[in-house]
Parts: sequence; structure tokens; C-alpha cells
Amino acid sequence: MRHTPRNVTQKLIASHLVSGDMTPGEAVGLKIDQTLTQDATGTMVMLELEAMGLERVKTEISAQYVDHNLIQEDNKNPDDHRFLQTAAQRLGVWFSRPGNGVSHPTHQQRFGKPGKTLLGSDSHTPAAGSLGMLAIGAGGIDVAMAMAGEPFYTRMPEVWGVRLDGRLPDWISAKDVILEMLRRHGVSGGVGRIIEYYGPGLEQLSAMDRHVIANMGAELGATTSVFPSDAAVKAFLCAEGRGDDWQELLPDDGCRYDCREEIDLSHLEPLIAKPSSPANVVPVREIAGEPLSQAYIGSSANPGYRDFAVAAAMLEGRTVDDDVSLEINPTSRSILETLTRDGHLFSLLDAGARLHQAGCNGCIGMGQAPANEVNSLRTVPRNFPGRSGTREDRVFLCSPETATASALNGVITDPRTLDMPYPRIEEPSDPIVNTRTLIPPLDEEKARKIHLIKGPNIESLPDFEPLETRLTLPVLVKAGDDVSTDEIMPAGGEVLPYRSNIPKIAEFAFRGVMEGYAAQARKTGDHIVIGGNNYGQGSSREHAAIAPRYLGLRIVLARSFARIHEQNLINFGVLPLTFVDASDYDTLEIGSEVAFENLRQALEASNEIGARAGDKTLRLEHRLTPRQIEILFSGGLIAWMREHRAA
Ligand code: MIC
Repeated sequence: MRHTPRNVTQKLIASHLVSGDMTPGEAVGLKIDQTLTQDATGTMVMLELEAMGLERVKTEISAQYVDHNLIQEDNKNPDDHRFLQTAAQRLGVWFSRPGNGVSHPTHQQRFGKPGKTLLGSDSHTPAAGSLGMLAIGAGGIDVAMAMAGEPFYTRMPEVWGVRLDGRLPDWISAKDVILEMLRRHGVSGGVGRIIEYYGPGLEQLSAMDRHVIANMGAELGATTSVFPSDAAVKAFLCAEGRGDDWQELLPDDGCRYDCREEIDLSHLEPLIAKPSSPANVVPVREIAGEPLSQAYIGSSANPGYRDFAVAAAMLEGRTVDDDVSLEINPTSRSILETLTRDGHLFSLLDAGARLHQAGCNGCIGMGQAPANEVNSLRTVPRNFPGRSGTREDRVFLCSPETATASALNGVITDPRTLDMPYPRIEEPSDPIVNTRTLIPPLDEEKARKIHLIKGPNIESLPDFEPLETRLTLPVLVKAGDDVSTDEIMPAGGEVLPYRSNIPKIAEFAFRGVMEGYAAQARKTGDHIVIGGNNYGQGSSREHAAIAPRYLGLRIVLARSFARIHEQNLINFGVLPLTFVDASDYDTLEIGSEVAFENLRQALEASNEIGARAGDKTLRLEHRLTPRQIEILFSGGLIAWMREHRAA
């Protein structure tokens, strides 16, 4: 029998499909082979697993990284690190110690495997799509469920085939490719889609270059990004000493994509995203000459050896401008060691760069905050307002070439205008592989003897009441379009240490949208939030759902939702609904009351439901599956799990 030719995404999904069918928009369940958790979301995952009573993970590989909360200015973060280490040992999970590296490049180096699925409690998990994996970011509790052996439920996305042709000119690199996608399609251009790259242009992109592109597919709102597993992936895995893990995974000749796009790499120029959205992209030449006070190389969006080595080669024997602080943010211990061996670290330090530990650091405002109202050029993935830790920040996103050229000149600089040959760098064929700070899982007998060490800042998860079927609720917050989870629940050194303490972190909820939300919510009790388009874009942090829920959020009415945040709301018992008539958004204000009758019945009966707001009947829509409706009326996923276990 002739089989229908398939693209790489369809092959990955077909080989992991446990329920549903592969028609775009249909609910599907996927078997998950690997999970990734990081510390800022992982403490909650471990607490959720404790609440579920899991004894040992059921995945092929689960890895816990400590890369976000690295600054130890009191006991809170190191207490969380110890908790995570004991929880990992107890559950049979790999533990990547602080300083070992950012989860995404480290996972790619040590565990990435073509043909496998990966679910991670971090929105940049799709970076592993660089190796021909189906790697999806999700809220912590979805990852906890996968660790417990449950499928991951989502809607089958469309597959968006992006053909790359031509060769990248000098001074243009992978970051410019993804910035071009963001320039063309904006922060919601990838919603409901998986982006699959193919074509002759791939030949020039190493596995780490592909990581850059797949990582920031998250900024387009895509479910994930996928690359084939070809010779570049083989070279990467062989260099990492893992050649046996390679298998070829290519699109079949004649396969189809639901939609298509082409990029001729030879036509690209250096691009930069201006403050404060990853989609605010212009050619660097248009803003050349503007001053800057900080340049920043590294993060999971430019994690590779070449990203640092190219900066080092450009800086060799030169000095960073007197007014610019150049921050070097190494991404893994092994890459840092290789850069040291090859002399690049010396060139960077000698030129005046400041070296930080391997980790996420300033990318989420954990240190390296820029001064007020000055320009900071960064190779990080996001520049949402205030994310750097400075409220009045002015963060630009660009390639290492552009950041370094600008650091040298003291003004924003198109690197093509520098008077030097382009230092084209290849990934080394013999990188240092140091696995000594990556602790393997314990065997079951030893694991059973491990006791969780919980510091005083770690609070168990609060229980939540099920959704009621008859409700009249006031609107407490009205947010605009593209509000990110950084605005709903900020990151930064002040807030991140409370990731394992919901009552405390709740104080910061909606800080980027309105002042005084927590106090107001305490007075008001149960309430509604109104959102614009793409509500909750950005990170996977479930705290952006749990903390408002803790303060009484029951329903969010929005023009549209970002995928991960919508799921997080449901998982914690908050009902997400969209307006049938988008202009109804304008009729609701803070203080408006919205009334729902027979809510459960209405949700079960139809995708459209009605609600009263004063004299007006609102027409609202939902995309909930029957399982999700049950979750909402159980009080969230944990309560639902308990009920199911008991049954
Ligand atoms: C981010 O890049 O926004 C983060 C910080 O990595 C988050 C996770 C978090 O908030 O802990 C993400 O991308 O999911």
C-alpha cells in the first residue's frame, strides 16, 4: 500500500499519537518521551507531583535544571536548589546543578534525540526542535502529568513549511533569520501552528544555529518549530560523543504543508527588534548611530559556541567603548570550558567584557538589569516591558554580531560597516564534554530513602474551589492586546525567589498592568479579568494563572489567548472565554458586572454561551474539550486527578 508522503512534523506526531486525529484544530493526545523542568517553574512541578503522590517518573528521560534563580542573596534560592535536588533524586530525575548551564542548550547537548518528544515547563523548550524532536513548552502541571506517564493534550496545529534558500551573507546569522520571521508575522503569527524549516538553505545552519531559530519560534506564538535530522544534526551529536543517538528524519518527497513561506537567506540584512516587543523589527541600519549603554551576549536564544566566539574574534585586541557594559552570559559549563580552551574567553575579558556564570541571568532580570531609560542591546529572546528587571527599560534584540559591533563603537552599529573581515566561525568538532555537574538518577531503592528538604520559603500548593455554575462577577482588570505573562506575573530578582510560595508571589500579580491588584482582589473576592488579543503571550510560568486564581480570578474574557497561558488557566480552574463580537471588549470596564447562569450545562451544550452585562447579552465562545470542562468543575487538574484516582 502506498503511504501518503509526510513532513517531519507529521512523522513525529503520528509516532506519538495516543488519541485524536491529525486534522488541524482537533484535540490530540501525545506520548511524551522526555521532560525538562527548570528551577523557576520546577519547584511548582515537584510540589504538584508531591500532591499527586508520584513515586517515580515514567518517562524515558526527565531532567531538572537549575538555571534561572541563580543569585543567592538570602536563603530562598539556595533552599529551592536543595529542594529540587532531593526531589529529583527521589523521583528518578537527572539533576543539572547550578552553573551547569541553561536548560535548552544543555538538554540539546546531553539528551536531545531525533524522533523523540520533549515537554518542558519553559516556553523556549521548542529549541530542541533543532535536532528533529517535537519539543513543546507547557505549564508546570502539564509537565508533571507527563512525568507521571500521562499524554500531553493539545490541539493539532497546522504545519507551516518554511523553505530556506540561498546562503547567509557575511555578518548575518541565525538570529537575523528568526527576526525576519517576526518582522513578517508578528508575535501571534505562529499561533496554532508548528513551523517546519526545510530546503537547501539549511545546509549552512549548524544544529546550534537551528536552536536559535527554533527557540524564538516561541515569540511567534507557535506551538513549536521543527527541523529535519540531517548531516548537521549527526555532526552535532557525534561531536558531543553521542553519535549513536542520531537517526535520520527527513520530510518525504512530495509531502504537503498546510501553509508555506520562503526566505532567501542571501537577501537578509542585520535586523533588530526595538523596545518592547520581539516583533518590533527594523533593519539595524535604520537606527544606526543611536547610543547604547549595555550589550549582552548569550542566553538560550544565542547559546552556541560560535555566538561567543564570533564576538571574541571581533573584539580581539580591541576595547569595548567606555560607555558600554558588555555582559557575557555563558550558556553551559561545557561551552564555557571550550571557549576557555580555545582562547576566546581571554579575548572577551581582555577587551573589557564582564563574565557571568552559565545560566539565564539577565534574560529574566536575574541580574544585569540595565540603567533606567538607556538602550540595552541583547541577544536574548524577549524584550517585554520591564522583563530586564528595570521598569523603564529599553531592550533591543539582535544578533551577537550586531551587539558586539555596537559595543565596540558605543552606538548602534550595522556590523557590515565595521572595518574588519567577517570572522566566520564553525562549531568545533571536538568540544569539551563535561558531565560532572549533571547528576544521574538514583536507582529505585536508594531513591526511596531520600527525604525532600523544604526550606521555610516553600509552601504547599493551595487547594481551589471548583467553578460554580451560577456566577455574577465584577471586572477587576482590563488589559490591552499582547499582554505578556511578564506583565501578569513579573520575573526579576525581586519576584523569582517566591516561585515556590504562591501567597507571597501573588502580591506581584498584574504589576505590569495595574497598580494595587492584589489588595483590590482581596477586597473584592471572586472576579473577572478582561484581555485583548493574544492574552498571556510569552513564558509558560503557571504562576501567571495560579497567583490570580489564588486571589479570586475565576474567568478571563479575552479577544484571543496565547496557547500555554490558556491551558494554564484551565489547569488551575479559571475559565477562558473569547468574545464572539470583538467589539464587546469595548463595552466592559473595570467595575462592570457579568452574570452567568447554568454555566456547566451551557459549556457542555455548545461552543457559544451567553452572559449578561447590565442590559447587554454577551456572546462568548470556548474551545474546551469535555475533559477540560471536567477539570474546571473539579477545581483544577490536581483535584481532577485525585477524583479520578479515587474513582
Ligand atoms: C522566559 O523566558 O520567560 C522564562 C523565564 O524562561 C519562562 C519560564 C519562567 O517564567 O520561569 C518561559 O519562557 O517559560
